[in-house]
Amino acid sequence: MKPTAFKAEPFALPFDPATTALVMIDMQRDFVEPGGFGEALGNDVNFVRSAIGPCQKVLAAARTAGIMVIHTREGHRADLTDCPPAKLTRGGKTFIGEPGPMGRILVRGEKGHDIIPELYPIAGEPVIDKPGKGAFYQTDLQLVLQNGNIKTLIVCGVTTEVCVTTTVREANDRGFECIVPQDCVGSYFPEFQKYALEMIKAQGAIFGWVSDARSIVDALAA
Ligand code: C5J
Repeated sequence: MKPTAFKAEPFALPFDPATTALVMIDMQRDFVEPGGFGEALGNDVNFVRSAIGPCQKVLAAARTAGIMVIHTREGHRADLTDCPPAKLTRGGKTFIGEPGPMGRILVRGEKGHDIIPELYPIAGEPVIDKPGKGAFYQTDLQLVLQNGNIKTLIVCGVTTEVCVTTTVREANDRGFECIVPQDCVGSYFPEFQKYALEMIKAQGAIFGWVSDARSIVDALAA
């Protein structure tokens, strides 16, 4: 495949498929299905489920193009020793580690912690388990990307203003160029979705580029 460019805002982003990876952030039951962490916090998961279909299209295009595909999962050890006390009791309530309809909330190995079937990893796709919001924090993501000679990241997943943009900021500081397809990311808060995306591309792509599933699929197929 030849180097080409993604149609994007604030301007097109040239990329080389050989050095481009898709990073699918936290498309876990705990965030996008009823009964998980997102809903326990009082959110309506229907707001984030709209990202599933576009993510499926980009994931399929990435697999067909043969670019690296990486998945992340937010969650904690069963004994919660990797969960900061403040995170455990945010809002004065404890949800993480509590039993729920999909097992213990945000605990590794539980049903709710797993990636949704619609976007399930296939053999050879690294899955990065992260204890924090950013996918680089206390993980080997940077090592995986460096070893793969990756320079450009297509970042999809949930939630836009939390784990997606935290990861985009971390990646930007590490020298990666990030493009976020706006219909492939989801927030429980429509206004946060709008402004989080605007922040990425403001000031001449200060953190990265914003595009959409169709443009990513077209560019990967070109
Ligand atoms: C949150 C995430 N929202 N994956 N996590 O707590 O965005």
